[in-house]
Amino acid sequence: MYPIDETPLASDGKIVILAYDHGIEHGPADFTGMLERADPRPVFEAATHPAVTSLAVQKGLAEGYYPSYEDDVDLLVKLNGTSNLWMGEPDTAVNCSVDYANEIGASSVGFTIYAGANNEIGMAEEFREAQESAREHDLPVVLWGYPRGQGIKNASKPEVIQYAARLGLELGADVTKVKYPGSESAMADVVRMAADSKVVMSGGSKTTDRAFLEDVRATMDVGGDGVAVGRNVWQHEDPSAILDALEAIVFEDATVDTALTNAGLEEDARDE
Ligand code: FBP
Repeated sequence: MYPIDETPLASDGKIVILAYDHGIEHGPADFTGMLERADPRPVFEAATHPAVTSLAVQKGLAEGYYPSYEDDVDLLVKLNGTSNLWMGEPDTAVNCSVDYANEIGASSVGFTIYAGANNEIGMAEEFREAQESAREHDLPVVLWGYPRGQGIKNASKPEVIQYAARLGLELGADVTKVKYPGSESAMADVVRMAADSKVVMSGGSKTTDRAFLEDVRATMDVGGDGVAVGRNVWQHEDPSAILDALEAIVFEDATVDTALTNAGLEEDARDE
């Protein structure tokens, strides 16, 4: 396990990854009604907020935009990803090598494995290569732990999410990003399964500020290490305000009410 507390991926041992790989994973649908956010610049700009420990993007965005932000943003390059146009069993293509991620400025790398899919074995073998190469470069590894596919009846089941966290630990990920399993006690079990590796909560689709922050609060309360969030930040009308609130919860142990109030996120805005 890599000592990630000594890397920029964590601050004070806590992690806030801003994920912006949706253009490949979900396509234009995620920009509906907010085409201005298809321009990566405002999202790179949002990642300069002090709450954000890393910005996770694919190779093309890293190549094209990171050079203008390298002094203010810490880069996580996502090594694999597949479009939503793919209609087969969940699978994902390796789009970038660790060597190249390192060359373009990454200080950590991310990798998805769809455990339970027909090609789990192939993805796990690709992960081995990436994980060992990351070790050679001293780059922490974040696993997008998303069981899905033929072997998985219910990807949201707490036991399935616990399994994802355990896979991360045993395959050599330093951080595993998991879906919130629906309750604080289920998240506590996920954290236990990860042992000394870190667990971050995946943000999920855009919801109310309160609902999102309550899940983050619960994750932190049971020993989780932070969040890897995309849409609940970059689809937000005020990304900076929701990042203020996240900063308060993850780094300052604030309650959801305090975080919302201090971030100026009023009740009617919360319930949008
Ligand atoms: P969100 O917080 O918007 O869910 O982003 C996190 C993330 O893992 C992204 O990195 C990725 O593009 C997306 O979710 C994948 O979501 P899914 O596989 O559930 O469609």
